[in-house]
Amino acid sequence: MKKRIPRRRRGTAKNNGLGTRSNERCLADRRLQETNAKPPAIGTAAATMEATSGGTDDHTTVEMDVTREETGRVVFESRGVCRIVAGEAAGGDLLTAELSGSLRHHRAEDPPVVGDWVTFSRREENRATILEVLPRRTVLGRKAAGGETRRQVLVANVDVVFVVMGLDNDFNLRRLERYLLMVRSGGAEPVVVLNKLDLAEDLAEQRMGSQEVAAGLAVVPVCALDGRGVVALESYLGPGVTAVFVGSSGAGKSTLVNRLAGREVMRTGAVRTSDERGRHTTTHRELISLPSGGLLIDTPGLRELEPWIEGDEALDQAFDEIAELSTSCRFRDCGHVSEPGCAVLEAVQTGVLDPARLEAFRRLGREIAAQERRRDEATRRKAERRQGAEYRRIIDGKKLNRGIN
Ligand SMILES: Nc1nc2c(ncn2[C@@H]2O[C@H](COP(=O)(O)OP(=O)(O)OP(=O)(O)O)[C@@H](O)[C@H]2O)c(=O)[nH]1
Ligand SMILES: [Mg+2]
Ligand SMILES: [Zn+2]
Repeated sequence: MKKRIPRRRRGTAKNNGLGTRSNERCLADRRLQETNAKPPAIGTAAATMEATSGGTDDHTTVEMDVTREETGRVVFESRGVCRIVAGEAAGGDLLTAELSGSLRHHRAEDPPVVGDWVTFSRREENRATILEVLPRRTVLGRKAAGGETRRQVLVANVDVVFVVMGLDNDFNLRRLERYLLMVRSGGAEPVVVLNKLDLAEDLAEQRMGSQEVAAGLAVVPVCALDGRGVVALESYLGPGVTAVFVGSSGAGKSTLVNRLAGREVMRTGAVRTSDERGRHTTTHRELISLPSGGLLIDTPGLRELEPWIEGDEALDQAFDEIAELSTSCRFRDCGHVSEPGCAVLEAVQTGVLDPARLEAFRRLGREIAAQERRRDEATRRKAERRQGAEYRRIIDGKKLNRGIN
């Protein structure tokens, strides 16, 4: 069948409630909870196509258009394999999806991730082709691992990010700082989760340190093993809220997910006794729907974490006490290194500000600046390559014309 079939545009997707952001959340999440609902008649759709393929043009177009383009959400992604939950009103079935050729080409460096809303078309039963990734409301991204100068989005459209840190050997305020910076620059709300209460050596001190770094964010101590404090996390997970767990391997993300889900949905793994580090038990990202109506994404512990930040806003937010102090510095562009009248240095001297905080602020500031320079450089090289190709085309064109004349 070679007839051209009009594609349903995104406008149609809007009509089914996914176009607006506020609607997006409740509808989509309600749909995800419908995973147990009766799957739509995929077989019927295929049968319809077949039955009408020999019919009139109009008939074919109308019948096929109904099943042409649907909306869904990516709930699983591992090494290029995606699973989506169909978001059409009658749907909710789980489909294994691959990218359309054009998407694979255009979004090679920014493929769909868990939490993404996508449009797709069905192929055979339980299989789909993703056609388009809808605009993301929030992202969680880091600088791609290795030497590349680009952002790698880890998950999309999350409302809350639980940054999990163990109160055992995992406890590290400088790492927490980086995580919070990464979350803040993506638009979601970070919540600090201090896990392994049972192993805390100095809870009061660790809590205070975290609160300083969290600069106004919630800090929730919990014990995933016995469930202490976990109810405080539940309060963030109302119907329609998507939350994600991040943190180092072995911090207890999957154990927390299992506790909140009330059953074992994720495998967990003991930390190594030698250095108390995790074994990278979770290797994929997966979205799990909770009985409460909330949605949780478990993620693998990240080995390399260089936050991806655009603009300085996230840095100022993450270090808001420094941003606040610097409004009293004598110079507006004070670097807080040795300038006279520097309110930040004065705060360090009088013991109001932890020197480690200032050091972290400076280090991250330098990293961001270096990242921006590399990004500008990459953009410049890309533009040069494009221009070079353009010149070659013009020169080749001239040669060709000369040949013809
Ligand atoms: N003592 C104690 N152990 C815990 C607690 N929470 C989790 N654990 C243990 O820590 C180990 C690692 O837990 P996981 O949930 O697999 O850690 P993860 O963060 O998912 O790790 P990755 O999947 O590797 O990123 C397991 O042996 C858990 O039983 C806790 O509150 N207290
Ligand atoms: Mg895990
Ligand atoms: Zn200053």
